[in-house]
Parts: sequence; structure tokens; C-alpha cells
Amino acid sequence: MKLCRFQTDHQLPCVGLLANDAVFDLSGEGIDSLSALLEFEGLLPQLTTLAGQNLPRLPLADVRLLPPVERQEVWAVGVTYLRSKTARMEESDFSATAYDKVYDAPRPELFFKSLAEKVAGTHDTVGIRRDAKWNVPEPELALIINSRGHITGFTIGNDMSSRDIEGENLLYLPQAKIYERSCALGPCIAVGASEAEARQWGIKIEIWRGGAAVFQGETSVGKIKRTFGELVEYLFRSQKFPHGAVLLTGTGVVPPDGFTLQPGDKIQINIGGIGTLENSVVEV
Ligand code: DO4
Ligand code: MG
Repeated sequence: MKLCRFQTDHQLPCVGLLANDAVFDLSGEGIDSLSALLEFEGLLPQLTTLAGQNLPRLPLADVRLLPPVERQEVWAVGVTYLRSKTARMEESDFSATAYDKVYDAPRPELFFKSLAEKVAGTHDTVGIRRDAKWNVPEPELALIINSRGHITGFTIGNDMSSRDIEGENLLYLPQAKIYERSCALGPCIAVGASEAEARQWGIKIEIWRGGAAVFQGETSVGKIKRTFGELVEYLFRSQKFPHGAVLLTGTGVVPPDGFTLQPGDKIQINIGGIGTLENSVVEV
């Protein structure tokens, strides 16, 4: 079952079910908040019942899908894949030991990524910093977590990053990670998969420039070193999220060192079980 936020011309954001190139509007069922819906115990049976109603159907081509977040803070975890650890150790002599240590340490690397209102949705633009020379997308599975710390679904995340800024000095990490349009989420929230099922999903990325693919890469959610429960437990330690949270789970795909994004590039990230997040790149 797939949940989405969407908008039609001149309308307020609505919540819907996404299926077969159509959105089924839940507004008539009194559902106007995604995060309130995600607080329900037994969300999947609830959605299954709703799907059985005669919901208004809108062709996908007639709606704009919005990022599937409302007031949740967006956080990210880093160095959860071996590929991420080795790439970052190569990118910086200065910080190599820190990446090496955090990969094996009990405490994961967690960092704040974005306010919900700053997140880009599918078909929106994502940003590369004008003061950075080496910019990459990071295709990541994102956990949708309610206020009680329960994982209620999954979406696709792009943790856009400036590798030269991050590599120069670890203390510059917030500048490498948090800037205009640096976080994309979407196109929908997949509800109902267990962690074991999600770990079977592949993550694929393609980057297109002038009609040609300039980078393709893939990994599997199963290569994430830590359990989802462990990541959520650390995020919720000594911290409350009254509106829930979104947690990006780290990247396992890193383009070769000579590669950097350019304005106009198109990024497609596909995760089996969720769909495809598509964005084009602008300089910010
Ligand atoms: O410490 C750098 C960030 C790591 C990261 O974002 C990732 O592994 O995905
Ligand atoms: Mg990342």
C-alpha cells in the first residue's frame, strides 16, 4: 500500500493512496494529515479498509506529488555501508580515522538534514552549492517514524552532498549536507513491508546529462550494517519527536571520484517496493 501527499491546481495539499498511475483521494474520509494518519496503530488494515471505499480517482498525470512529509524533522545516518566508509576515507586524510571508527562503533553517526518545509519532492529541483566543486547525490532508503518511534513506512531519500567541503574538514559537515534544496524525499510512502522485506530491495541510481546516462549505480538495502531498530533507538535517545521523524539510512552508492553533478542533470533513484524519485539539478 502506498500513501502520498498531492495537490491539484489551486488546492490545499491532500493525502491519497497511490496505485496504478492514479491517486485515490482520502479527503472525503476526513483524512487531511499524513502525520496524523501515521500515528494510527494498525495502519495497514486501516488503509486496506479505506482502499475498499469508493474513493475519488485522479489520474497521476493530473496531480502534483508533494514531498511525503509535513512537520517531521528529517535526520540522516552516515557510514552505514562499507562503500560509504571507504569512499570517505579516500576523500579525506584529515577525517579518515573518524569514518573508520564510526563504521564499527556502537554509536552511529546521526546528523540533522532538513526541516520538512525545505524538502524537495519528486520532479522538484535539488541543489548543488555554488561554492562547492564536487557535488554528488546520495540515494538512500528513508524510514518514516511516528512520534512513538515506530517505523510506519519507507520512502526514497536523496542526501545531496558536497564532497570537497566535507573532505576538507569534518567540522564543515553541516555545510556539506544542509543547504538550499539539499534533501529530496518521495514519491510516496510504502506501508506494510517488514524490515526483512525491505532488506531485499535494490537501490538504483541513474544520472542523465543531455539525454545520455553519465552515471549508473546500484546497491541493496540488505548491505546496511546496522538494524533499523538500532538506528531509530539512537535517534530517539534523549530526544522527542512530537510530529514523528524521517531517517535517511545512508548511501551505498558513490560515483567515481572524477564525477560531479552539473546544473541540468536529471537524477532518478529507484527502490524496489517504493518507486522512483526524480529530480533535476540547479545551482543554489
Ligand atoms: O559523514 C558523512 C556523511 C555520510 C553519509 O551521508 C552517508 O554515508 O550516507
Ligand atoms: Mg548520506
